[in-house]
Amino acid sequence: MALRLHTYWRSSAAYRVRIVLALKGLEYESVPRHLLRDGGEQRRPDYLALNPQGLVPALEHDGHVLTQSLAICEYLDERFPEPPLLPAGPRDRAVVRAMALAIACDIHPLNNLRVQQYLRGGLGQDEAAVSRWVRHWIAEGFGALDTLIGRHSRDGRHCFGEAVTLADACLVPQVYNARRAGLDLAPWPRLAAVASHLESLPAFAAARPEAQPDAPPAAG
Ligand SMILES: N[C@@H](CCC(=O)N[C@@H](CS)C(=O)NCC(=O)O)C(=O)O
Repeated sequence: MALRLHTYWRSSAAYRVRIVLALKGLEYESVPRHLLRDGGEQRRPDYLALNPQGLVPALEHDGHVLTQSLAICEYLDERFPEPPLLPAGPRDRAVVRAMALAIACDIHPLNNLRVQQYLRGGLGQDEAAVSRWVRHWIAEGFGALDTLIGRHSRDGRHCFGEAVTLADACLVPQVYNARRAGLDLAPWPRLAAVASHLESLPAFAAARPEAQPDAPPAAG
């Protein structure tokens, strides 16, 4: 039943899975894949054999390889149901999934490393333009999420209801990316309050980039 996570300390998609593994109290082996070294270890043939998309994370479990962070998180939830990542009713589950997907499908992919690399190298954009691009798409998504949190959070400390869900496991890594991009969260106070509460929880602290074995010493 060994779990091996192919990860990179700063990968926000891997960060989602690390949060879920920690929430469920699951031990796992971290296999770091440095996304920048030597043109990116995620593009090496040995890794492409695991994940032909050349993206982290990938999770190995019982001899099977799983890819796509949200598919991995839902798999873990089905195999290890406690504590649940999704609420009980179909409508509530759809709302939580919609919040998670707003991040995983509509914010994160626009700002991913390979997209930024293409903006710089392929399209000749300078650093200032790339930063504007990154901040623009996060701000666009966070505006809607802040409204959704206002609608669905019951305690102002979770994206939905009053327990941690899949949406929370997506929000905190995206907030990490937003801070890296120099975005101030002040325009989205409900989202900022939820992130600040979640970051204080042990599972979220254990999963944070600086706590990972491949984080450079200065990062802690
Ligand atoms: N939708 C994928 C996204 C995975 C992804 O984009 N991972 C990034 C790190 S956060 C990556 O591996 N980037 C490498 C690259 O862009 O070359 C998921 O949720 O797993």
